[in-house]
Amino acid sequence: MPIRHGMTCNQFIAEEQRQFPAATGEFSEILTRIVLAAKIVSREVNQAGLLDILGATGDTNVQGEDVQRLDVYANTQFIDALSRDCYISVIASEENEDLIHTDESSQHRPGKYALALDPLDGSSNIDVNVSIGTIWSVQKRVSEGPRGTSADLLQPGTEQLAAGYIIYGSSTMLVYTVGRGVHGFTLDPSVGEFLLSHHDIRMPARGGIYSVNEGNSPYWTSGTQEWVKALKGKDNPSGEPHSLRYIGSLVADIHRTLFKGGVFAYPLDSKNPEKPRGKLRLLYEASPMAMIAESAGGAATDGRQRILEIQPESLHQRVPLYIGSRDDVEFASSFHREGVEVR
Ligand code: AHM
Ligand code: MG
Repeated sequence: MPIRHGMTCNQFIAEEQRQFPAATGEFSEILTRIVLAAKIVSREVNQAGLLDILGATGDTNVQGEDVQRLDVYANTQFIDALSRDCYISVIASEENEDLIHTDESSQHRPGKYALALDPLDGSSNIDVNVSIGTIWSVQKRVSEGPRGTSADLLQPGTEQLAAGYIIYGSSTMLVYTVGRGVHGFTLDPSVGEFLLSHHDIRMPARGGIYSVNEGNSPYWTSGTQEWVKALKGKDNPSGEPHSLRYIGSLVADIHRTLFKGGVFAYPLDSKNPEKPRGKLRLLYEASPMAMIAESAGGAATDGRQRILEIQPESLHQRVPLYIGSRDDVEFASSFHREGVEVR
C-alpha cells in the first residue's frame, strides 16, 4: 500500500515494516501497542473534567512532585499495553523510581527491547486545560540473560530505534520517527484511528521564537543570560528580536518548535547552589525529543554536547536542553561552549 495522506498509523507501521523483509514484526507490534495506549489515554484526558478525575492523588513521585491522577492512569495504561505478551523487557518511567521488569508477565521469550517513558508530561497543566503529552523511546536490549537490566536503558540516545510523543491538545496527535523522517498522525475520534496528517515533517532551519522559563534567569549562568539578551535584541542571526512563547509543557512547546522553528530551552540553573542542574530528564524527555528534532533536520544539545551522544548514568538523570532549529541551537551553543561560559 503506498504512503498516502489519511492512511491509519497501523497501516503506516505495517508499510514501514515491509521495507525490511527480515523484520519479525516484533518492533511493529510495540508501535501498535503504543498507538492503542495513546487512544485510551487520549479518551481519558478528553473526559477528565467530566469524569472528575482531575486533581492530585496526594502522593509524590520519585522526583518529589505531586502525582496527578491522570499521571497514574497514563502510566498504568502504557505499562500494561507494553508488558503483557509484548517484546519489551524493561521499562524506565518517570513515575517509577526503579526499573520495571516486564519479563515476569510475558508469555514470550525475554523481550528484545527496552522502553523509556514519560507517561504524562506537563501534568501541572492538567487542571487548567493546557496541552500535555506522552514521550517514549525504544532501544534494543543489550544485556544478556533471562532478565533485562538498567544497562538496556543506559545507552546513548544515538542507539534509540524509535522515539515519539503524543500531544493531547486541541486534537490528539502522535508524532514519531524510526530515524527515517518524522511523521504525524491526528486522532480522528469518530473512527478511533490515528490518521496520517503530516508526512515527513521538516523543521525550519531558523525560526523567530525562543521558548524558555525566563523567571529562572537569576539562577542562570552568565552565558545563558547573555544568550537570551541577544535573542531579545538584534544581535542574533536573524537580526531582529525573537518572539517569546512558553507554554511550560514540553511536548506542546516542542510540537510548536517542530512546525514553526526557533528554540526551546531548559538551561542549567543554580536554584540548588550546591548542585546546578537542568530540569528535564535525559532518558524519557531530552533524548526522544532530540531524536525527533534531528530526524526533522533540527538539533539538540546540552549547550556543549549533542544530547544524543550523552552517556546516561542513571535512569532519572537530568540535563540542560537546547532544542529546535539547527541555526538557533548552534547560536545557543556558541554561548555555552567550554571557555565561553562563565559560571
Ligand atoms: P514534569 O515531567 O513534572 O511534567 O515536568 C516537566 C515539565 C515540562 O513539560 C516543561 O517543559 C517544564 O517542566 C516546565 O518547567 P517550569 O514550570 O519550571 O518552567
Ligand atoms: Mg516529564
